[in-house]
Amino acid sequence: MQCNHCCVVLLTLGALLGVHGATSPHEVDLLNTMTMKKDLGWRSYPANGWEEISEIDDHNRPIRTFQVCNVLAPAQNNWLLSGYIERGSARRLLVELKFTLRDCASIPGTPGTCKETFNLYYVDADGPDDDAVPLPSPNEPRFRKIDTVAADESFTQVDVGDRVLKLNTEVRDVGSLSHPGLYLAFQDVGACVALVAVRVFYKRCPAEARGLARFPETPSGPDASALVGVPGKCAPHSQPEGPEPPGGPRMYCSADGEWLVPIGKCVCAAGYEDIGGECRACRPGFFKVFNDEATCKRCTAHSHAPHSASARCICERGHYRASNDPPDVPCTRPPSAPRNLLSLVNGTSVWLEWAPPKDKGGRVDLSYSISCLRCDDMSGTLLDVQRSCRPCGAGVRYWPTANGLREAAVLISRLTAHTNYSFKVQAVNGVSSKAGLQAVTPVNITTNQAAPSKILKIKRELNTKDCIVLAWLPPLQPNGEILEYEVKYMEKLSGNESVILSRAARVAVPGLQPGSAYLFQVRARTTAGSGPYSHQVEFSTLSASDAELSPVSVVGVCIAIITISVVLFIGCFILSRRHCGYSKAKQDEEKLQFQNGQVKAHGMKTYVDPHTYEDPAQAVKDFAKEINPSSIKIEKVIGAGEFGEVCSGHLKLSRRREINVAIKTLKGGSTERQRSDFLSEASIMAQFDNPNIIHLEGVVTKSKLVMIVTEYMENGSLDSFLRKRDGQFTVIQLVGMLRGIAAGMTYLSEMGFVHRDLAARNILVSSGLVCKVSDFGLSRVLDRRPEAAYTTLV
Ligand code: ACK
Repeated sequence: MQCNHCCVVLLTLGALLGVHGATSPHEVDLLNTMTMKKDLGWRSYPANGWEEISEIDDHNRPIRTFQVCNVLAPAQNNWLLSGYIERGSARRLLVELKFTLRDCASIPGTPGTCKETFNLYYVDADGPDDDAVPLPSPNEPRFRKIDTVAADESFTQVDVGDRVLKLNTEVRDVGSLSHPGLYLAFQDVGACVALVAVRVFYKRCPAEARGLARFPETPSGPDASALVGVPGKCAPHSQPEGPEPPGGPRMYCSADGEWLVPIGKCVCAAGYEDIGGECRACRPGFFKVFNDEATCKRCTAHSHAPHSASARCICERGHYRASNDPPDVPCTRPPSAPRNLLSLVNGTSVWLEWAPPKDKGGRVDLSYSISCLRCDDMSGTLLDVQRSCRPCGAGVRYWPTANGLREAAVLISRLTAHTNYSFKVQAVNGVSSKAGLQAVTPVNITTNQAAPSKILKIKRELNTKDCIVLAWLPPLQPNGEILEYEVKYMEKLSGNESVILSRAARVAVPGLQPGSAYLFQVRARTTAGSGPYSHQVEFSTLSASDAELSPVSVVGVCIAIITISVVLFIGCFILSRRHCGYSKAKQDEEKLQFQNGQVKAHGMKTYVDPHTYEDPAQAVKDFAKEINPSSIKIEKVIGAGEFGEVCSGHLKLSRRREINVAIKTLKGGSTERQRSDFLSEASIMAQFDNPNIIHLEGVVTKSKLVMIVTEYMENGSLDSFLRKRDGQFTVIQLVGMLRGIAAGMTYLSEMGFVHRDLAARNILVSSGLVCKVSDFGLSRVLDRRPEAAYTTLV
């Protein structure tokens, strides 16, 4: 039965609803029967099944309707086959159907064969070749069923005359498409249906710009749950930010055509800045280093950018960036030379101190480097001096360090005594290595005498039940000829202490208790004094029973060493006795004794009080050197002493060597007592040999003018020196001076000597700021009585 009233109704519906393809930006139509102007070319099987009724509406728009309504005939199998639909890049298509469907109950007299559904199929195709499509049949495997479509509750109600018609809209999706195109097929099995509009479309995420990242239009994924990951492309002169994600910015396109989950972004490249979503070149004079910086910055100090799009600014002449400087910091220069370099020589050490350079070069990483040259000749031309210099070598120690010094001071030690050195202090910063010539501040110094350094290694060569043979290496810094070694040893149990002297770096210690432990310490002595004691080492004698087993040769070697040492020492001792002429009392006090052929002395070498001499003139003869007055040249009077004037002058030591000296004179008409008291200071001074005690050169007693000649101290007495230069010393220099005085006093106390008049006026200061104790006119031998007391004058 053809349902003619249906046709009227459907036309009316089309006109009323105006269902023309107004799609969203997220949808792309591949087919829309409401907008296609040309003939659709759809085919019906059999010919009396689906029929097309096309009209043009009031707005000249086509309304194409396909209808079938063979509800009264049984076994209906009517097919409507669409034209070829090109899929393009879409993997999933949506089919939107707008249709009306009469319910069977509304058709009077319809048999039970009346249906209220129709079926939707599709056929994959590789191109628009209608002949390649098989005849529609549910048994044909190429016809793949999409769904059975029924009218649902959500239809639109339209009043048509005396009846209400319902317009259904149903959407079905066809996913995971792989062929280039497809055909749609509608199967009617006995319903009264009118297809008002068929639209085939796919969802897409429209092209989008997120910041500087551009995302292309992207069809949604192959199924309703798929997300399509899309890499973004960075705008010109921009690049992906950071290392993540590896492919740069990324977004996901959902099945609904919405962009989701943005990851990463693009940033303007170095030399470009982001202005309104575009990367524009930095102007000349401006730069942008990093990709993540927003805007170009003006060039930093001492740099310029002559071109646009500069990633960094070029340093001006004479200015640099250190290799680890970031490119956006100002350019800097090397520092100027250190200022006010001061040196303070103390024995074989020198303390250098300076003020920081005036110009630090605009940096904060200032440090200092010290270079050391040892020079033979400091008197000739600069070239002569330079020629005579050579690097100091590895033995010299720098505290805290020679390079990379942060403080403006360094202590240089382990220099050789009586040697010229030239030091250069260079201020260094991070760009010093980039600039050629460096500004340095030089200083020349001459070390003075110093005691030998510590003995480091002592070993036991042999031991018997009553003798231990020790040997050691000479000190690393002898600082002069070693006169003797002093071996101090103590029986561990009793604490009894003794001292043995030895000329060689080996000694046999006899007369020990069998099976006993002894602690040994050794120190060296030169004319500059004794060095520090070594660390204590412990060795034991053999027990009586062990000794019986020990070879005779051990004893033999012991005796041999003792014999050699004794021969050497006796020689010295006799010489020194001849020279010294000790008083009997003093000899007793020294308790020098020969034991088993060894010279053994208890305690330190002590000072001999000239007042204990029956004839004090003999003491002067014994201790002080007589100088020929013709070798002395008096230049000027520098002060007044207790017994006469004090002058400065020169002393000729040899044909080539002349030194500055101070000369104390005894005024004419002095009594014999005054003469003796005047010269007693020389007898005392002559016994001392220490860098912090004023050194006696000698005396003139055989001429009319009696003189005491000492080393010359350029800066005079400490009290006047401090007053003159008040506030000009650093704490370090003052501490250095104090240390010298303390060292001198320690030496005197070790000699068993009390000065009794230690005061700043009795300390003399050298040109190198070395302080030396002087004025021994009032000095006395240490009274060993415990109740002894001394008063000093201020
Ligand atoms: O303070 P001054 O310049 O240093 O004045 C006194 C003055 O002589 C009387 O003692 C100076 N004087 C003493 N001994 C020496 C010396 N060895 N070298 C330089 N000046 C000395 C002292």
